[in-house]
Amino acid sequence: MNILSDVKILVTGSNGQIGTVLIDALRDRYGNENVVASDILFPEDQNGPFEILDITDSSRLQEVIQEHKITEIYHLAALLSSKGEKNIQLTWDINFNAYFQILNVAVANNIKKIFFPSTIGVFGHTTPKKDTPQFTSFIPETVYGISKYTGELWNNYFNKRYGLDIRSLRYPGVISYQSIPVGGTTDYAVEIFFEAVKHKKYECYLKADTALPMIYMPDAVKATLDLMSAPTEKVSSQSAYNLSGFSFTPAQLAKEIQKHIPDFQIFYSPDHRQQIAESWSESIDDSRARNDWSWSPNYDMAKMVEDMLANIS
Ligand code: AKB
Repeated sequence: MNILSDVKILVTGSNGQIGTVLIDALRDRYGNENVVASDILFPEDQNGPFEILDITDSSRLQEVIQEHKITEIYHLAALLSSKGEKNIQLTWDINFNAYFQILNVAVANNIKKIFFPSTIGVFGHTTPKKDTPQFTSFIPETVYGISKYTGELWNNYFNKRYGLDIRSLRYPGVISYQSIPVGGTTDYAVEIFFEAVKHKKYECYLKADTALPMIYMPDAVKATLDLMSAPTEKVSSQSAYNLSGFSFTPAQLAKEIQKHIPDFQIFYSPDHRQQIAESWSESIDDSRARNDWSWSPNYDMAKMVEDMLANIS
């Protein structure tokens, strides 16, 4: 596809759960040649430019930005909540130190806009659990949450000090069929579908009544593209926006799957991820995103389950 565009995008961590889908959406919008994917390994297939990029290597980052005349960065590379606890130094280096370098390289190279994925992991036990507001108490319990909340604070700083246009969403658990996420606490909400279709049973690592906010991938991509293309005057938060599609517990999700696969069974065997999940919100108030740039999800839980099963089957 050959679309005339002034925008040249670099996506870091493009092989991950969100990257694999977002890359296609960005290429549809801006043209294949205008979206440079990057990660530490070559992906199986790719219909546009791809660069090997370890985001802790800032000189390589600078090289890629200059070579492709990059104007916007979508910085998706990160270690998630559960995996992050296994190596806190590496998680801090990837999730925060590398991001800080990106911000500095962005200023030095006149980058116009940055997308930074934040997370519900920035919330902690002191945060109100239900309808968590945009501005609230932030004492995250994981290195993932600490690194992402620090990123949010720096977003605000770089915007005020250097005028860098940074846009960010606090993603809830993202559900998709294109790939299985690795290292998160909300991963069960994807794994369950593959196990339901293949084996008609699933052993869940969270307790039956653990409610968490979630979103279906098409809505997560829509929110990302809408926020990134919103006129500046509509963006009142340069640190991060609350975002949500719906909330459910493992038991509620299993019940919805049973409407399609009646003999599906779920078992519960909570592990260390239970503690992480309990420190997060059960539901999110995303009214600021709704008011500022007209955010509204297309999928509720029932519609998401139907679509997931249709695609996986
Ligand atoms: C995780 O579970 O770590 C992520 C997240 C909610 O940010 N999916």
